[in-house]
Amino acid sequence: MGYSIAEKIIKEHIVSGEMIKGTDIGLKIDQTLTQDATGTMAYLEFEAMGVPRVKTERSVAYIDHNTLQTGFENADDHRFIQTVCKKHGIYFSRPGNGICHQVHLERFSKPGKTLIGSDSHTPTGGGIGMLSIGAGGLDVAVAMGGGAYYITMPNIVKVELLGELKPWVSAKDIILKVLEIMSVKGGVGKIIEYAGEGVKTLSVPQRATITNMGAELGATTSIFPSDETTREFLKAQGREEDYVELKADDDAVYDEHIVINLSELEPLAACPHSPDNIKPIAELQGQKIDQVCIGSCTNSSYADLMTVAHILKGKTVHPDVSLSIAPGSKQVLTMLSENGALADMIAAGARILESACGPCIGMGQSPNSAGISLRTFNRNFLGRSGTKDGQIFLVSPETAAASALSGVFTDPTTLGVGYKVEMPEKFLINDNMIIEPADEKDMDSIKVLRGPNIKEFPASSPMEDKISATCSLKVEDNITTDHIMPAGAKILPLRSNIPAISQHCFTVCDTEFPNRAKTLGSSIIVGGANYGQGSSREHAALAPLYLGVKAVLVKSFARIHRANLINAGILPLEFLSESDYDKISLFDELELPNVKEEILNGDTVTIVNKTTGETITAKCELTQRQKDIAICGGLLNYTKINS
Ligand code: MIC
Ligand code: SF4
Repeated sequence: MGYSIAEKIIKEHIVSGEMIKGTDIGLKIDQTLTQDATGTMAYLEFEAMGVPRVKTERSVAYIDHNTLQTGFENADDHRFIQTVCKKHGIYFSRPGNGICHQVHLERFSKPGKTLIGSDSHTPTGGGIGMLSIGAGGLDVAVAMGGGAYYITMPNIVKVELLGELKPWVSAKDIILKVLEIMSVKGGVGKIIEYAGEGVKTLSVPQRATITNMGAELGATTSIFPSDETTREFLKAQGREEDYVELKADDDAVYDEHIVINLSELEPLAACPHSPDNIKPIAELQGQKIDQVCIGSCTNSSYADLMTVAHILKGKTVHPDVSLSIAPGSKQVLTMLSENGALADMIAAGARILESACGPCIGMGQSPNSAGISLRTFNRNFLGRSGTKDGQIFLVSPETAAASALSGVFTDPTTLGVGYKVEMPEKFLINDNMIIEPADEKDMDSIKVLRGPNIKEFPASSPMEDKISATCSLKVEDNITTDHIMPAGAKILPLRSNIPAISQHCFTVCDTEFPNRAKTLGSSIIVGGANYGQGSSREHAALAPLYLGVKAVLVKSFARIHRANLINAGILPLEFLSESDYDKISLFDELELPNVKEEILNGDTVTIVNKTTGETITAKCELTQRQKDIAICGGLLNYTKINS
């Protein structure tokens, strides 16, 4: 039996377990990346592990999220990360150099290698044939220290692309189609592998748009073959030597097979408030809009922005629309400025933002009251834009630019003759914003600079024999990490201060939660299906930990968040029978009388609802390693004990 691309990379990197679907495997990690909003925690954790130098082939820290410096906090955090990097062997991408995933694709990604990143959109690297997975900061810290990264051996889904996109239809429309087919839960426990004749028609950045937003499927990752197009891209980035060919064996076996005919696709939008709420633009055509934002790690490549500039050239943004554009990297921005495309955007009235995440994470550009905002981003969760009533639609750069001019939803296929950007033979390469780490012999002389906002992460204690806790919150299905630990300009600067940020935990759903949980002392959160979808932020586990949450009991979990809970020492419990969800209410007194023994010896936990007198059973399916982590009270304690 042959292997798929993902299986080939896994086979080369497996250091524990066997490639049996559904079982735990440990992978050797070649590269890591962090961004600043998760990075401070990851580096505090790395320091706590006491490993002097990173043991990966390449580790890079990016500053791209917290770039709106309204106080000392973000700038202090940047300095902390910069000095940690210098000391411990990590490359540092300075603010202004661009969004982590875009820059990593351009400058460091390698087909056939493994990458984990403390950001859920790390699968962007799948566009170049790299096995790239989003993880919590602590997992990244462990990988930097040379430890393996553990995942459940996923099922492999083959998405076969046939034909070729019609003019003005975009890679974004392909992934929106996949989201329509599979939903935001459809990728959990799976790797999405692209194949078929249509692959050849897509450039590396287009492929990266698709693998990037595969995060919204809940997938472990997504991956494309590495072929002649990949070689050309690497050559144009001055890195042809990093090329290796990667393709699936003809007799590879897949768990699912989806076929998409590219020539039949039309421009699509993900409507509020979920990336899988898909409608054709033609159906929305003519509706008035208020704002357009172009950028983010999904759609801010050179080709994307050249297309936008072409559409805007010689025209003016509609008077009722605010258009902002954030090019994905310094490389993209410099090339646009040198070839005149930037001038075309500015002349049309675009508000040019720095190369960073910006509005995608609510760092500015929040829409007006109940404003309709078209964004080329990947997430439109409630409140993420910075306003609760903003109506966010996720669209392609083509749809975004056409609509910015007309002031209404506009199907770009109505623009007439198509436009195809030629990929440059040579990208403009200037790595002067990437700081190399100091030599190992000099590391002792480097002082790590810490600002007053940097607080220790919360301590967790080893598991007790029994847990007595009150239900401090009950929430519904599809709770995102943006509900659990909101981002945005006000809250993000507190990412290195768990006591302070925990005051915002779940406030999107219930403003009383932080104080209530603190007062209760020891509590349990109850939730629905796909709990914790979205971001990799481990703050969505660390803040509840700080507030005294001992377990989270839900219908089902999203992958990264479940791993983060285990790493933090919080028990992830799932209802054995979904109807048991109705048997617990807010403030019910719960007892897990035998929890430690049950975890050690099996995969269910008994929960007695002392308020109603009922007893229910919850699943807690942990591997032996996860059980050991849970008993120690989290991965950091476990790593200290075992190293
Ligand atoms: C996001 O897109 O939600 C983020 C912000 O990039 C997060 C990371 C974070 O919360 O810092 C992610 O995707 O993991
Ligand atoms: Fe940044 Fe948005 Fe990409 Fe997250 S999704 S890394 S916030 S650009």
